[in-house]
Amino acid sequence: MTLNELKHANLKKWIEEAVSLMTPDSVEICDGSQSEYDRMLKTLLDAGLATPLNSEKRSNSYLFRSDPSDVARVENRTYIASKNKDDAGPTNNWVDPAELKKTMSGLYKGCMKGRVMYVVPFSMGPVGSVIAKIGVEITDSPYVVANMHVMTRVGTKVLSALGSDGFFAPCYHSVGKPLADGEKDNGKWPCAPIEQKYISHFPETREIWSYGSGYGGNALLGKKCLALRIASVLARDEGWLAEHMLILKLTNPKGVSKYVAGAFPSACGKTNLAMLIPTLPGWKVQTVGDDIAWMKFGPDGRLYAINPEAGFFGVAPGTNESSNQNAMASIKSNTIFTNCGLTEDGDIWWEQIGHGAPGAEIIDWKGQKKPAPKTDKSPKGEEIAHANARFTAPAKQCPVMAPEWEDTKGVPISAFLFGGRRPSTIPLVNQSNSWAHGVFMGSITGSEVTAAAITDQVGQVRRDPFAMLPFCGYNMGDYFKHWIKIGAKAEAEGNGDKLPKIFFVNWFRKDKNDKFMWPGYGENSRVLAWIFDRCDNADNFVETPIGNLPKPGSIEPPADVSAETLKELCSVDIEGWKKEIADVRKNHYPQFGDKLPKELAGELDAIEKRLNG
Ligand code: OXD
Ligand code: MN
Repeated sequence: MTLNELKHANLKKWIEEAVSLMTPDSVEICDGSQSEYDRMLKTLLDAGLATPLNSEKRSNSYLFRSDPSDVARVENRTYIASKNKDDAGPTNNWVDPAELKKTMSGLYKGCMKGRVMYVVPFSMGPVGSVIAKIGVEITDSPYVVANMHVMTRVGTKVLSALGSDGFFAPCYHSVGKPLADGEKDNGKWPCAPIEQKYISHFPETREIWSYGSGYGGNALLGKKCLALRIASVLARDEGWLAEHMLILKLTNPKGVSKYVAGAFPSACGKTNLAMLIPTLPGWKVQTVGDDIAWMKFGPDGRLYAINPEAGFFGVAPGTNESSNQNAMASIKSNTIFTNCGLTEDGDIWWEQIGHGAPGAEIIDWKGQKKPAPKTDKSPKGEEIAHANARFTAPAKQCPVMAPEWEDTKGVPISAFLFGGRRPSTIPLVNQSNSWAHGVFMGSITGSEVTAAAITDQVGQVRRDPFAMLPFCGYNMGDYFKHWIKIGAKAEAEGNGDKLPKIFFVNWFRKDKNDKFMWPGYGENSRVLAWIFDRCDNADNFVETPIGNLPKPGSIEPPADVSAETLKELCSVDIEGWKKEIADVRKNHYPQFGDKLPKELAGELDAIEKRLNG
């Protein structure tokens, strides 16, 4: 399709404006076809950016190495440019939108010289779902186009759904590396220096402007930028939820299924939980999504969720046959790998993949030859794969995708989980005693800082409310209020009992010897089973000052966990909780000022009173 054939006048005008600003050599409107995907990879091969993998090991799969300055989301270059600073709130970087547009227009001027401008119409969510939203990304990166093909639904079918006047979120993206006459990328990942990278969101106009990075969430604008930051604003305005949550389907031995959504900060094993293989006999977990959930009330008063994505953009290191067999099966073919090691036999490799690398040498993520590791560990600082190396794989390749993962009406959610890495204090599982108490739990979610991170903060909890800290497109205090309102709306409509039950889980408790007390992974099915029964109001709990904990005997311990340890995991650490409450009161809640909902201040007081009572 050509620009002139576009039926949507505003879309056409917006593209024309971009063309005159960015001056690409040519414009292509993406149709989403397999041949288009293949053409992108061919272009990337010709540019020396893609390495084809051994097709007997990973068919139709490629490895990319990004620039060392462009390996992860850049939170300090990510902006929420709302008209008022207060609307971005205390947890976001804010710049005046007019000023930011002026700066970025300067950068965008002529930025696509020597390149093709690709126009990528994409749908977040199954095309035609009432929960889905359409975006159009303009990009000069064929790597982004190929990744968008996997992560979203791209192409002509989206333009048809958009019609002549449908809503789309306009997304600009450029790697920020125009080419001089005759210049080629020649194997060098194109991007701009860090101080020129901008990942900007304009909540009032639903626009996304990204410049200077070609990597992950900075560049695949459907994911964090649209499906979380802009969608959280849409959700606030339209009365729904856009959350950083996995969605899983849990089936008990009687064949009854429930759907669970869970928010965990990055690096807590969300993808592993979404694809878990239960150790508990007769139970089954299937995947609906591993990162993002969009939820709306259905006509029956229940909250229905879709996974707005179509693929997995998973962290590679640590993924192996025992941590996540289903992810390993998902990446056997048609997968894009970025910043992994390359073995002598043409396959990828990363730390904790479960085995050493074959042959004598391996090429690391920077393209350097190194001795092939004999085990799956590397000395610190000498890692073969970057810690944020990724795979981009189609969700349909996951052997445990729930058949309804593309159901346009979504799946009804029975439970929300919140969790982080908490070596102390937080029990294995704890059910909130009300919606407001559950929102309180979400608001204090976080992970303890370990010695591996910032030394002067060791032992402190870095709060990541609802795991949305880097992803909330507006004032976090207003976001808490929105969650309170969602509960109040259901109550007012007589549907309070249909709201998902809320749980706080913690797979990461450690004992005095710094050893994990709970094995995690497949054994987490024991906790999921308890949660499942709680949703049916089973008599499997005891009331405590912090919430409902498992009744002794209601969770059968895994073979390597003693009854004593399980008891400790499921009890209230009164002194620890008093410190937790004091920390929230002193270091966390004050930042929200008068935006903090009174309900949450009330929950804090109430728990403190119960702990002292
Ligand atoms: C992600 C993240 O990449 O949460 O999904 O950081
Ligand atoms: Mn995520």
